[in-house]
Amino acid sequence: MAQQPQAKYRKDYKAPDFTITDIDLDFDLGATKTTVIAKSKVKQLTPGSDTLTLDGEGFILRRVEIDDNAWTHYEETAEGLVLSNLPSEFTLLIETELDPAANTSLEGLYLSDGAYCTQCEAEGFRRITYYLDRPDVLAKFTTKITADKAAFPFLLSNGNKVGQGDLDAGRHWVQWEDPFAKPSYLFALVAGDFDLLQDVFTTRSGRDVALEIFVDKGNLDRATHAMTSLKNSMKWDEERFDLEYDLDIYMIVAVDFFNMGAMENKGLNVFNSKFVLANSDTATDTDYLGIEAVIGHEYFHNWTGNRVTCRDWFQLSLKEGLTVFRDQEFSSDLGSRAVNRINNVRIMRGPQFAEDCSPMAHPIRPEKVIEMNNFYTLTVYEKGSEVIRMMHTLLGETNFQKGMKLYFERHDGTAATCEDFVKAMEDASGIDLGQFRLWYSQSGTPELTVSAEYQTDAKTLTLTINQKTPPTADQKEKAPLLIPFDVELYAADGSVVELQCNNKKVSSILHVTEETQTFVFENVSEKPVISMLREFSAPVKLNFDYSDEELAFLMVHARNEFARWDAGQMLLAKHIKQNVARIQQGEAFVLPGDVVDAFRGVLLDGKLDSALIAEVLTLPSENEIGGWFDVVDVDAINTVRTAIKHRFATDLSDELSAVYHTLNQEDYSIEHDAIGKRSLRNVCLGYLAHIENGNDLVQAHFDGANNMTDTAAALGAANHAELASRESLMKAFSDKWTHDGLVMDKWFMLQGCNPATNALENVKAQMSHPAFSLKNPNRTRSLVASFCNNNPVHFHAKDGSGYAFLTEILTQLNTSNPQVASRLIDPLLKFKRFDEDRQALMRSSLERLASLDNLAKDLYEKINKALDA
Ligand code: B3K
Ligand code: ZN
Repeated sequence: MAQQPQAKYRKDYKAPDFTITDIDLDFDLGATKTTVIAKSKVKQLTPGSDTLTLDGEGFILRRVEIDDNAWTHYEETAEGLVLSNLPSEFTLLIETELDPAANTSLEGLYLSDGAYCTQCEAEGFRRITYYLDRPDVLAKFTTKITADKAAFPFLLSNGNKVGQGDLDAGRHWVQWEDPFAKPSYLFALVAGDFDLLQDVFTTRSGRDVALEIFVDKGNLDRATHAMTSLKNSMKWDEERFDLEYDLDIYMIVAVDFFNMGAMENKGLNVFNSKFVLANSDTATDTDYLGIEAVIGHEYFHNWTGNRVTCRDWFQLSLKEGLTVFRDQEFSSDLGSRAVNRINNVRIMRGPQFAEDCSPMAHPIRPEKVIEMNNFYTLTVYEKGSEVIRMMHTLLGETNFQKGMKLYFERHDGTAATCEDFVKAMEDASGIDLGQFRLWYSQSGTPELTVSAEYQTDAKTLTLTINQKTPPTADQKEKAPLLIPFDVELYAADGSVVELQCNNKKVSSILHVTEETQTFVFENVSEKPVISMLREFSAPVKLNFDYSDEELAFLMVHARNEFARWDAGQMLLAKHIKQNVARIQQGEAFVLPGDVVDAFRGVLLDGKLDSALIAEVLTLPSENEIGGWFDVVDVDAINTVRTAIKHRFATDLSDELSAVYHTLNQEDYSIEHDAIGKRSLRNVCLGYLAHIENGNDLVQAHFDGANNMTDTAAALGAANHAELASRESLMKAFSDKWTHDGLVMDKWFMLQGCNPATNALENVKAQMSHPAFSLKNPNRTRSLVASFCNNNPVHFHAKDGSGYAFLTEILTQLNTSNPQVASRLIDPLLKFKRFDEDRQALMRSSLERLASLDNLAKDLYEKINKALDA
């Protein structure tokens, strides 16, 4: 690094001196030489300013003209173009030359398997032309694309198609016009040869919208679920949020080379093919649900993100937290609310809490950023959604929707801030969100320590709640937050005890606002069992000294399904923690029979949804467990988790086997009930794999599978239980699917989390598999990231081999694709959580990477934070 990358601070926001109101783009596409002519209408905003700095990098500048005359008053710097002596209003023409074929970063304009596509968020547009590449500059775009007609029959961009024609030498052109002013990050261009799935959605007001999904040739039958999901999203947003689509066409293109899940470009979403393509042979139930969620998410951005965008990138959670909240609600309204909540909470308690105590800790609205791509995090997205959800809990659906209305009334067509959103919620509801705002600026996970005392004579229950947020890498001082704390009390017969204060019924949502606060409930006729933090009403850790009996009671009697699941998780957590301590002291593993019986009860509860039973029987991941300790002992955690699995498998073998056999389904459907049954049957299989005849059962499951969910479950069970059939099943799968990278990702993932002692050697060997390529982010994530994140025992091998492997990969990706590198490095950043020997090894890996002379900003920011922390 010649010059150290500079940080930007939220407090330094300044409106631009000039703005761009219109831009006319003209692309002449060639793989190694693409010419872009950008004609913009520029207007001075700050009287007297005559200098304008445009962002740009990674191309050759060919021409600068102002008002049709060559302009010489400019200077090219490492990061942009400084224009001087400017008039107050002018037309700016810039011609640039790009090399899409050489662009392996998958940002800006690049080639994905021969198709041109773009990714401009956050700051990719500046790799196309010099521009005011910031979200508060909103311009109307027109885009002309010219390319070879045979190779690129489809030329797509944002908005409506307004012209097309043929040219000499087999070339053709198409012109697009987007009537909505937008920031540059929402620009998109795609050119390629695809199969096209078409449909129509009639909006509530009776307008027909053309729906088009473009997929690789031969994949048409795998696009129907995406289309159904899109139509469901459009309908749901009208019904629940009163929001209608605003253009006459909505296009989605699926590409194989994509850094993230998908991108909400106005009228032209670009998707990672993983979140479009599905049929029952190639996709699991989880894939189907993931597609529904991501299609919904990108569609919902049309209002929360596109119509109202972000003033600056520090406000990212304004669109992302809100849109995640909306997609979670969509999935919950369409499917099982409890199962969706459980999965979201697992992400919060596992990787998000881990991020909160890592060197990358940041508030949902960060204060300081070097590389914006590093802040598309679980904190901004998932915790951001939890913050919106808390507002929803505090306001209620009616007031929340009033707040949404006011937010759009005030900010439609503009670039807004998180404060604007909170203010709209506050003004519409009349509810004071003063203290609540701290959730936007304070990082870290608050810890609630609760104690309960029952006064027999007075018949009162006193709850004392203490909140404390431990210091984080970015912020030492913490203040008390407003925490909505949802409680319910149960009498011994399972009936609900009404919450009363001053002889009046009170809401179950307590407002915890102080460091220590006491709540007294009256007329409680017997000592109750308390269900706390119901629905995970706030993104906090909860400490309460539950007895096993109380937790087992809640697993049966809690009124809401989430609370029943959560009680099971707390019961497991309690015994996992105790056993890890035992193992570390050389003692034997102990699990009381009553604990196993509590889970037996759920397994046999005929009234419970199968999908929920499956969740109850799913143990917390090794990573989530790691988060419960100051120093993570990967080996002890693995030993304990495996011991519980074996114990459940042995003690519950008859019940698991009976449930397994009753849940067989002839035909495949993705109805909620069918998914739930498959899920429970496959959870049973996962346990049964560990006992006698497990190998035969898994082999039979694999042979009898008529869908990918069951096939993948058999493979997963064989892999995790290290069965004799593992090799032959893996081979059969790879022989069948080598041609299909997306399907092979499931296989690579299993190689990544292979528990066998030679796991790393094996992962290295699979890097030469014909279906593998480090250039493809999906493949890299499924093999390398799954090894580093989901195989803790081997990644954290004492000899440092796992760290050395990751360091090697990061060195390569640092130059080819820094965004992917930056996501992969996360497990190394958390070195402080491990014992001294491992810390030293991880630290030296980071130091080696820090000394690379071409270190990308992405890795630079994370490594420096980790080493400085
Ligand atoms: N907005 C995009 C994410 C862009 C990430 C840039 N590194 C997808 C989404 O959240 O919908
Ligand atoms: Zn998003």
